[in-house]
Amino acid sequence: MGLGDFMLFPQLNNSRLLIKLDGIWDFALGNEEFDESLCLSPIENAEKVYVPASYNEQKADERFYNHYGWAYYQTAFSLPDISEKRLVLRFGAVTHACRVYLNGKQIAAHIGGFLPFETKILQSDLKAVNLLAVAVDNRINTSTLPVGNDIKRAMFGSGLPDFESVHKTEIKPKNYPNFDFFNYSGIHRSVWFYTTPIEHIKDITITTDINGKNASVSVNAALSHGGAADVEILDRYGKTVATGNTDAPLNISDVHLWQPGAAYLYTAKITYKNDCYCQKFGVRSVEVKGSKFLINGKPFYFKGFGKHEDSDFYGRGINQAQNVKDLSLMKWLGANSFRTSHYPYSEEMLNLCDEEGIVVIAETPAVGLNKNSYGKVFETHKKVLCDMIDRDKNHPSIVMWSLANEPDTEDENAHDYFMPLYDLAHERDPQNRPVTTVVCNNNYTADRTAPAMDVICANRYYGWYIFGGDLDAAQQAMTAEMEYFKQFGKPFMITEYGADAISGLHQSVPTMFSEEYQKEYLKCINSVLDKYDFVVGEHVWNFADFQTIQGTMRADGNKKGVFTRDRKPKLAAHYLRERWNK
Ligand code: BDP
Repeated sequence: MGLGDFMLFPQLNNSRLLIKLDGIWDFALGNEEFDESLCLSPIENAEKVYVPASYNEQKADERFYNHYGWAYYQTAFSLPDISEKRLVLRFGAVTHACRVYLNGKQIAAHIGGFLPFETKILQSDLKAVNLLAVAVDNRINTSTLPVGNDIKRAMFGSGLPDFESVHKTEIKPKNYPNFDFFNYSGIHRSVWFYTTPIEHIKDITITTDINGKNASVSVNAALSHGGAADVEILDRYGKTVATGNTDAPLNISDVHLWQPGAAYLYTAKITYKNDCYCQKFGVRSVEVKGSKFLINGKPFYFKGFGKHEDSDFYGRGINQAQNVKDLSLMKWLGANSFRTSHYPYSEEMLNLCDEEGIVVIAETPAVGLNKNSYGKVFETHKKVLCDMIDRDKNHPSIVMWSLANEPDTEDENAHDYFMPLYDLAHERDPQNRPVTTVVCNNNYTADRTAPAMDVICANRYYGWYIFGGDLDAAQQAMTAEMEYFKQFGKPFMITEYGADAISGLHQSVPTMFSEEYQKEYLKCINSVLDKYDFVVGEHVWNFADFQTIQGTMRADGNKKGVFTRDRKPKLAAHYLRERWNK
């Protein structure tokens, strides 16, 4: 169910109305059995939670934090008379699977926690006062993306003791993420109603070609009733710089390029009968040439981070004030980019990156893939890759697609699994951006997938998980790995390297978990990377401390942030600031 492929970001303008349903909703935790009755009529003794946000951290209640299975949301609403319009209900993201009911009737279902879905609402479905119910399932397993473990074992545990018979212990069913971030759940991004005229613009695809000082701009639109739409291109100040229609490319003379750190956005105003949509876009080129990554024909060096959508109380729920702050902190550091590890981020964040000139590597939610899941998730992986590219194709900030994070690419099936996805991403993307898979294999010489990508992207933890506390060994191992990857003649980027540092823990001799060690660790790895011309970037893991599953390796989450979870700089931040501002 749902509308399918077309997914313009909701917009309020003189032909479209926009109504947000964000706020306090009624809520109840369920269990593993889906209980439809909690979608049909008001929940008795409902709890109150805020939408959009994860439900896990909104209450001082262990049941919310560790919930496993279904949870139920409800809100009541009334709408003004819009009977002449086409009405659509849109969810930015519900994690991970959901069913949506309106006035006791199921109207949508969706699987996948990080991309939008929408459904058309009929006037006959509406009453004076309406009940909207959303049932959300947070279970993950070897067939889902991201991947969960089916077996009852803690993330970093070694053997599996026989709990039932030896230890006389029955373990409650739980989510065991095969990934290192908290399995936050709920309605994570905004819920909207929007209207369009019946004859409307369904989708817009913009591609640009730079010819010297000018650019040719093709605006393609999917239109509900065929024909062509008028196009007007406005500069940053709203001045018209080109007019035409969707049948032929338009020309911008003396074009302003979208540059990293110096964004310039144009607006394509598309008018189709009584409908109108303003799509922002940037003019820039992206290309891999030899061992260089070129933006607008110039070598680009990625300085930045792997991040998470993660904050106090909101969990993985959209937090736009924090997004603004994060990009500001990145600029303060002299960083220019980040990866949406390990799932597609909100459209609001990508819009902000477009405006702020921050470069983005966009990643699918394929994290935790191992040989147990290859056979099971391929179709889901294809779908989520296409959906992500369809949603995000027009963002100038996005310069590369990442198919997955740290799949088991030593496995002999990995190459055959990933190459069709690599081809698919290239075919699907109207801008044909470079494509990568982010790898981390101890036996990297067995990996045939990474070298087959446009950019070799590797995560490396020498000096932490391997040779922990021994930066001398780390330096040698990193050098050996770089010598190996040099032979492919492709750009190489370190997409993760990092060390946990407990904020406030200081040592005169840098030892693990101290702020000093984190800084020395980064310096050490950088000293190796700096020797190689084919290195096109360094993304430190992580921008900020973030929440994970509990375990012996995690003291209140992952502390590899160069900022704390509340965005206070550690020593390493000052080091990077000096390095990146040079
Ligand atoms: C990497 C993963 C990342 C983890 C990180 C770590 O890609 O998600 O958070 O390790 O352990 O392997 O800190």
